[in-house]
Amino acid sequence: MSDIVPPEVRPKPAVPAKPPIVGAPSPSSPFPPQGPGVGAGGIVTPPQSAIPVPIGSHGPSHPVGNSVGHSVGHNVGHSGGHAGGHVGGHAPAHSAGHGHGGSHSSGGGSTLLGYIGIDTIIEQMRKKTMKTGFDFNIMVVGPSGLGKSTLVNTLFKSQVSRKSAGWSRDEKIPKTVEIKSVSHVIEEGGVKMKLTVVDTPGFGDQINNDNCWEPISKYINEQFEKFLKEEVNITRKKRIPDTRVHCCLYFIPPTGHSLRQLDVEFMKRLSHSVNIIPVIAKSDTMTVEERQEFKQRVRKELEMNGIEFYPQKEFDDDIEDKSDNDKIREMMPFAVVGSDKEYQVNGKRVLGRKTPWGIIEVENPNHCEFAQLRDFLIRSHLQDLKEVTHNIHYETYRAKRLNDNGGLHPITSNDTQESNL
Ligand SMILES: Nc1nc2c(ncn2[C@@H]2O[C@H](COP(=O)(O)OP(=O)(O)OP(=O)(O)O)[C@@H](O)[C@H]2O)c(=O)[nH]1
Ligand SMILES: [Mg+2]
Repeated sequence: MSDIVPPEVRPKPAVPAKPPIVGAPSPSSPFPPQGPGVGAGGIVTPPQSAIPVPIGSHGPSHPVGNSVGHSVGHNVGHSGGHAGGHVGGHAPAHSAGHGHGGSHSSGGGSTLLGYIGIDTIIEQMRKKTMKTGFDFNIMVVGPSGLGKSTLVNTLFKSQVSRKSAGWSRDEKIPKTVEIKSVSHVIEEGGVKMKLTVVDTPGFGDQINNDNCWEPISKYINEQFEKFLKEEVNITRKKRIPDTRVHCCLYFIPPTGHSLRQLDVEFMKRLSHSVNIIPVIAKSDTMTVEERQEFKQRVRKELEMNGIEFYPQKEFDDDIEDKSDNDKIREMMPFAVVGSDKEYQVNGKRVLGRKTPWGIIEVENPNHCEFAQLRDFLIRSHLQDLKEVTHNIHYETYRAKRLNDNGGLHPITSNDTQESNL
């Protein structure tokens, strides 16, 4: 069952799409579009069985939303392409549908050999992802009462945390008093995502807030440790369940003033072990000007304090990546509004907050930046969040842990295994 809005009612992604990771032809490719087997040296007809099959009706062909999909995806059946393209299946999705993807390379270098079918790897990966699904784990952190639990529910429009906990729809979200993770399998376009939301109690309302980051930090490290233990087992699971936190939404109070020392301290400490995404909470409490000013100030303070939030500049892969991520960094922190209540606006059901002066629609980009945040998290950077977690944060933990060698045997560098990125 899908708790995510069907694609046809989705707004266009509001953030620039991240470039495809695996050799998908770029919109600005110098190669003209070619049919399968038309190489530079003449017509090379591939064996029928080797021609990449366009994605079927559920093929996740535009993983990062319409902006990329439309520019490169014209040969693909659009009706099918849209269906599953938004969640997961990032790279595979994209190029799999392009019959001409491989002919670029055969035109460039393998005229003599004819079509080999290297590009079918994308389709093979897509099929595997469809079968196995993937894990995605989000944590919400921040001072008490800022709408963390509400935003999580808004984000997936699925009442994820409540449904699984057996809460009724109209029940008020209770104060979170302990770290609680709730998992839910969401399926869309044939792709299964096991979403785990880790809700954390608010902090900062104690008289002494020293070390209030410790329980969070401990939780994050425990998940790394679990993964590491599975990895160093003599008989390892083919696919290790991934409970590592892929991103941590840090809620900044909408004070309009500066960041508080507590916020700075918290983000500074956590940014070395998790992808921090700062958001301005309850942004409906600010005017448009206040919001813009506050965003600017927060960005400046984050920089001044050396807080590395996601997407971290140092991990931009190339110039294209940098330029896309720069645009996102300039928009951050997203000023969000959360709600899990639906209202009728212009004949449509929308998630919103009812106030005496009207309904704040959480998915309307003119009202707040929730849509940008969701597009960024799910439609354009989900795979990257997982990769940075695995390659940077987990790797740092793993190296340190094995250096300290607390009873674990070191893993050699060629000790590889299937990763569930
Ligand atoms: N104005 C406004 N109120 C909100 C927003 N999001 C949530 N709220 C309200 O704020 C209150 C607290 O929301 P929660 O989601 O429980 O906040 P929390 O951060 O999880 O709180 P703790 O678990 O105590 O840390 C509720 O009354 C929500 O309806 C928002 O975007 N704007
Ligand atoms: Mg809560």
